[in-house]
Amino acid sequence: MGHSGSRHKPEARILLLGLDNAGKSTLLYKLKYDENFHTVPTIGFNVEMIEAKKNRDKISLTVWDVGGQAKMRAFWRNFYQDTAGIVFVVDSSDVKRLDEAKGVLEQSLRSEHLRGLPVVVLANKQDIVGAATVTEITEQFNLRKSCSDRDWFIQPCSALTGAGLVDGFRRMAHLVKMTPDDNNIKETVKYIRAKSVIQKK
Ligand code: G3D
Repeated sequence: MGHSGSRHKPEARILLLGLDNAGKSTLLYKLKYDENFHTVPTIGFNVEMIEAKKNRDKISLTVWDVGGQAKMRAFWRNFYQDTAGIVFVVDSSDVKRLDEAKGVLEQSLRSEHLRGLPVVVLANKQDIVGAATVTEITEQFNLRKSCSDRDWFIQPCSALTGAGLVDGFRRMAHLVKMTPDDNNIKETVKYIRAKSVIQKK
């Protein structure tokens, strides 16, 4: 994925969802330092901006992990409203929690703001022996049915090694529909700061 100069590229906001311990923070950290991605630093937010190609154009994907932040909950709706795609991270090695993860994904997909948006399921922790395969997760999550009204893809990956991450986000770049780029990351950060919802870490 790309290199510097992301300022004026169209931006698509990607919501990073998944149970606790699925690997969301590790993944964001990996995006930040993986040589395959160019990211733009942000302060105090669980968000990374990466460059990707959509057809022949360069676009920016801002990947937001809003999951764990209690102070953000009142603002989830705002995030949902402006979201272009969902990346749902699954701990494939935690077979006991797959049903719980399935429930959280289905609940998110029921949100009217996320209706019809593309989903990339990241079957994370594939480096762990005994992890559920994409075929097993596809079946257990019944993805063909729960995502029948949208584009979806399931990508095996390891946030620890980085394997599969580039492919997963390329796929997302391919699936997102771009909206006008007036609602960019800076405006959102400014808005949240103005509302004093988030304090710097
Ligand atoms: P979360 O942000 O979704 O809650 P984290 O999850 O990113 O904090 O990850 C939870 C734990 O899983 C961490 O271990 C992290 O290192 C591990 N992890 C994340 N992705 C992978 C992966 O692809 N493979 C392996 N083997 N481990 C992974 P700790 O021990 O720090 O709690």
